[in-house]
Amino acid sequence: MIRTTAKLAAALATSVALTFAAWAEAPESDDPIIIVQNNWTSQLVLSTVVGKVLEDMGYTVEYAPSDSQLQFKAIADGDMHFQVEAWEGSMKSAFEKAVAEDGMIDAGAHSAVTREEWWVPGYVADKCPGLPDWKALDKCAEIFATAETAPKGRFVGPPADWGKNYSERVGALKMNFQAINVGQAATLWAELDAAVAKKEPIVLFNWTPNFIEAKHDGMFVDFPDPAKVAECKENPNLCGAPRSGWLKKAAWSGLAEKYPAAWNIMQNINFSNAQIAAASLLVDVDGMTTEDAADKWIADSKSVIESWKK
Ligand code: TMO
Repeated sequence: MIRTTAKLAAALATSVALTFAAWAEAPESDDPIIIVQNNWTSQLVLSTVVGKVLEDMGYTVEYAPSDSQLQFKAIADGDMHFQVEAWEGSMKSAFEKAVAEDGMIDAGAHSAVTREEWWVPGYVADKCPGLPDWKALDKCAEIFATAETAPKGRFVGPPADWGKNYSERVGALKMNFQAINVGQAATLWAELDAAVAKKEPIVLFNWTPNFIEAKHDGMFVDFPDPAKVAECKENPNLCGAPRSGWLKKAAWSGLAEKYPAAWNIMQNINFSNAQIAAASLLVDVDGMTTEDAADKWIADSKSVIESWKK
């Protein structure tokens, strides 16, 4: 009798140990986990951070570049597996459609609070009284004019694949501006640096968290607030982006079953504004490569990364 009980206890202990062992036995599959990469710095660095952490656990990781709007359908279909930065201001519609219609998984929100909006350096407020109100900006449109846009002001807009066409907002609000889109993020910062060096007026697309807040003083332009103005629901072009937007993770529905330990980490990943800004600063201010910045971010964030593994 005593023997049987001991045996039972031993068997129980073994099964409990096995349960924990299964957790520790990553990788559960050698098939690659495909991490999505976009074309702005924090996303590139932090997606590489996640890839390196997974590789460190034994997983095979591949990176796939994707368009910020088309990526969600690809994730839903399992062609790509994980996106670490989905921004409310520019991606909410595509994200929510992929969840509702295609079975993409909303893998949770970061604690970071985000904003993607027209932005001016601080000295512009002296030349354009009434900022950051958009109507004040519009009254000063002419000081932002270039040969290309005169007499209208130039708004330096984001690359087309970031899903925002500000010509539509300019039209809906009847603004005296013309949106001129850049091809890549680096051009935004080159335009900003050139204007700041000469203290010339500039209004451009920017976002937070980003390295900019550590480098330049400035402000977002306040357009009608979608949290408060009813018409924004019917016509978002009449309004700004959310002033306190979410930042979420997106995942393929098959991850939980195929790579349980990796999926646990993906759910736990939770970036703060400071952590995201730091990732972009390492590249855009300190001049590091994406790889080196990811290694530095990991070295500086040991306890953060341990907390993902719980
Ligand atoms: C998607 N972005 C953060 C560049 O606005």
